[in-house]
Amino acid sequence: MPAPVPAPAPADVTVDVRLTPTDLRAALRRDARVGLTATPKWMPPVWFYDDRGCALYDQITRLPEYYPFRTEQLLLEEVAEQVVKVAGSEVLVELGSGTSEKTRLLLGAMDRVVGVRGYVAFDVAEATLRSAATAVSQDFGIAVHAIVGDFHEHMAAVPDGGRPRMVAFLGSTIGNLDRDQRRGFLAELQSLLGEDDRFLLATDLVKPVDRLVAAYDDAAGVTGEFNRNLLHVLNRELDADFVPDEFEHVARWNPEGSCIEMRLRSRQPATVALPVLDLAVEFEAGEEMRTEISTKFTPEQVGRELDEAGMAVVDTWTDPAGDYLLTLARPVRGGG
Ligand code: SAH
Ligand code: AVI
Repeated sequence: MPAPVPAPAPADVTVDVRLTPTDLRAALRRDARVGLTATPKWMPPVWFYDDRGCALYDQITRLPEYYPFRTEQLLLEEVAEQVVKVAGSEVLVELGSGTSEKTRLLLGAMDRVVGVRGYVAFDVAEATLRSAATAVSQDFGIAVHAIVGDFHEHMAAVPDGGRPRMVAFLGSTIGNLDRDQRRGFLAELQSLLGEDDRFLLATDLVKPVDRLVAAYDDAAGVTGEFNRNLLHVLNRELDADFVPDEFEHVARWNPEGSCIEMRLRSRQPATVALPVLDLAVEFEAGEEMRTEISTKFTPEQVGRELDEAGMAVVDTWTDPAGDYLLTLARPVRGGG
């Protein structure tokens, strides 16, 4: 997302910008034209994450209802050393790294067990990425390579450091990809892994619907603000005239897709102008636009999707309640 002029990176931080603010604006125009003229309307979740969206996600992670972040953090506190021992990696690569908060548990464990040689952080949110990279470099005394990019398009920018790498995809962010996107993402990732590289995948597991819905429709309304942030981004970047408060936050379980769907429902009939696209978009009263899916997995499904992509499960770890799963996988040559 467009960021204020960034402060120069410290010596041990390199920043590789594969997605400039101009590229991002072009991609947003493309997505808005496709998604807002489709029936039903939809937008990809990547557009939540401008600076305000990142800050709202950070607030979500502290909400009592939002168990995934806390559960993953507690699980990593428990098993990070085991994960690192089994993986034997010296470099950590993280996709969708955000503030790199839980990453610190993996880096600390690597430091103790094998010695950490470097950290590659990859995210679309430039300002958040830059400040996380600087903080990690200073706190761990390691070189950090930050890549501003879209993991659907720029994964090949991840450097091959010549040492065994562990590519981590935390937060159950893979759940925000639909089945086809997951297929493409996992296949591309597999093709980038060397024989000694490992993939650490975090996934949220299926559980009773009331808990799932509460996690995405919190009492304080933070998730609603996060959802409506998309409209603020469209207003700012495309000069659109959405009235965000006229759109109600909806979080609903979709049993066929095994996912929570977040939607924005127009309270009234509305015509929204997007002059940059020379487009006017009509909403009927009660019309919903899908803004995110958050897939909930079974361990078998995770294993199947990895297998289809040419990866074999090396080990798995779950929390005592069985809410969350960490899977370590290795590439199987000739697979995928
Ligand atoms: N890994 C962190 C953050 C998860 S929030 C955690 O576990 O808490 C999802 C992160 O993925 C955000 O930082 C967002 O900016 C990033 N993200 C979302 N879509 C992306 C994309 N297409 N390419 C790169 N980063 C993306
Ligand atoms: C980043 N991602 C895994 C979060 C999730 O749970 O799907 C984003 C989020 N959406 C609403 N609350 C949190």
